[in-house]
Amino acid sequence: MTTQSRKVLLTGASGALGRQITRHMAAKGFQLVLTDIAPFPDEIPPGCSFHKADLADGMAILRLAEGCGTILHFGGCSVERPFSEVLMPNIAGLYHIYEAARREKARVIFASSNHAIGFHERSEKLDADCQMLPDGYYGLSKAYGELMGRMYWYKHGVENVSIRIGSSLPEPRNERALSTYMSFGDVCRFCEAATVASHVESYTIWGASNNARSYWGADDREKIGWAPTDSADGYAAQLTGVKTQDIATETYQGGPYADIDRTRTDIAKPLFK
Ligand code: 15L
Repeated sequence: MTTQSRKVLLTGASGALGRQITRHMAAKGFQLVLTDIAPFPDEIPPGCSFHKADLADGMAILRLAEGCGTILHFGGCSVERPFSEVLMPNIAGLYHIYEAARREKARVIFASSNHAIGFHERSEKLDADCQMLPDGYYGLSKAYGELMGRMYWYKHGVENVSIRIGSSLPEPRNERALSTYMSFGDVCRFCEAATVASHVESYTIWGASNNARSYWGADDREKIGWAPTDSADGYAAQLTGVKTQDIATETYQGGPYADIDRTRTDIAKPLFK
């Protein structure tokens, strides 16, 4: 069986994005193995199953991945937290996911985040191969996940696509989101395209809708035949000027995450241009 015709393991299934992806992928006929540490709040689609599991439990992840051709990895800590809380789900958890993928010869689709590059300034237009510049422990775990994908591709041939998601919400809420917004529909269509793509190596793609004010440029999207179809542009009139009073939040692409636990009082000189 090909990667595309085998079962799909979805971690983080009970989260905001996981629930959307579940609905979309099930409607497209994929047989899903759903997992999360929290109970699944919706009806489980026909032909799918849900299994409560902790990403820190490597044996559980290996068992769940059995027979799967794709792992959509949307689980783990999804906001900035102290290092001790990020460590097991996001660092050890990624290792468990990649080891399971290696054993099953499965493809990994990894929900990375703009916080892997969050200390780049908003005035910069970045390509996906830009310098990583995480804005906290959460962003650092996403940078680690992207690099883990690189390493597993070169060392073990594990196919992977990291999507560096901006702000995926029901709708954009502030001026920054006019640049970073990614609609739920675009996330779901991305997951489908990355799952069915016939050839994947180790790719990085910006996770944003088709926003005129995007901070982000070239990436690997054409290689999987995906392009966003939604846009934040229709919110520009109502959100332009909706800012915070905080200088770091307004300077950096990572927005408020750049300010969490920050002890510097000045703005750092840009390291990369
Ligand atoms: C993320 O990575 C978070 O998961 C989400 O809660 C938002 O904060 C988002 O980034 C963002 O940067 O807007």
